[in-house]
Amino acid sequence: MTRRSIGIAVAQMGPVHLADSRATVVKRLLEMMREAKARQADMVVFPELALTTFFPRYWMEENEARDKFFETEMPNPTVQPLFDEARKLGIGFYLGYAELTPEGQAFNTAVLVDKSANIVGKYRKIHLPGHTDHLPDAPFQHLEKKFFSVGDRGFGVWDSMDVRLGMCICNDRRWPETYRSMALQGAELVVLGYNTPSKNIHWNEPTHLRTSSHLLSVQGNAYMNGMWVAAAAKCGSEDGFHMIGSSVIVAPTGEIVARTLGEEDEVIFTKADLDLGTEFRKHVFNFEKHRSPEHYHLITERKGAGEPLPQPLVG
Ligand code: ING
Repeated sequence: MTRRSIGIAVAQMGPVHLADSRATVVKRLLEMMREAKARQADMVVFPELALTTFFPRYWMEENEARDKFFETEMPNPTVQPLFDEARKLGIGFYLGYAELTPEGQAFNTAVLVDKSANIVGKYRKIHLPGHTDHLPDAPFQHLEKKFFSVGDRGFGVWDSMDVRLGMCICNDRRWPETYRSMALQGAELVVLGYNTPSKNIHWNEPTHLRTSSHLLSVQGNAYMNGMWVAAAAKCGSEDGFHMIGSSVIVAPTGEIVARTLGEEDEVIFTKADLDLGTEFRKHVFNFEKHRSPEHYHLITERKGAGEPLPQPLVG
């Protein structure tokens, strides 16, 4: 029996500086889309906020951010070449960008585009890290809670390009609820982009932990949900502010099957065996057979940690 597979490419981006125009960024994305297609990819994953520098690192008023870094339409004339090339090549893609809706709502968004360049799915980031106030003594800000609203579409899953896949964005990948919500909808693959600063502005976290916690998050959750995970970094030093690379494609075994080596534009690829995940979801992570949701209620009832539940006396 031929096994089901999908060619997944991850297109890691090197730095996007404040001075870089969206047009020059799109040219880089086009280059990597062509390389992904040349390597037989069915889809290519671009990073979070791929069109601009990671602007939540800068203190500014919302209106300035919206004027400079948000898209009011998708596609729009600047990114249209990406959609045209995708249709011409017959390749799908995930693209992260800052979305400003006609109603004036701001989201950290990603779209799923199929091989005919139709937008088949949209995800708005739910786990927004950082702070809203200005931290003048910090080496940089992390103002996602200021510039974006929490996503209002939940964790969606779509059947497209012969795979059932979901999307998330950056910090979402650190929360198990993200993947479980999609795995419970049958997702075989989760694709995501990220911008992860090497330095922690809150405490003197050793730099290497940024990479190890990133890998732990995607590898552990891929395994625990029997799914493939493909994660695309925007990385390197953007105007002097460094972000980690280590873009990866992770198998349902939790193993890294492809990983970038540098911190510039770089494409990695794997022909993902989708039946591999089926084995894990049939046996060790057979949700229907092994899960006990009646004992999981705290996960949706509580936002923060609280007091221990009363326990029966030891009988
Ligand atoms: N960036 C970082 C991320 O989750 C972060 C922020 C890093 C939060 C490390 C906590 C720990 O990778 C974004 N954009 O979410």
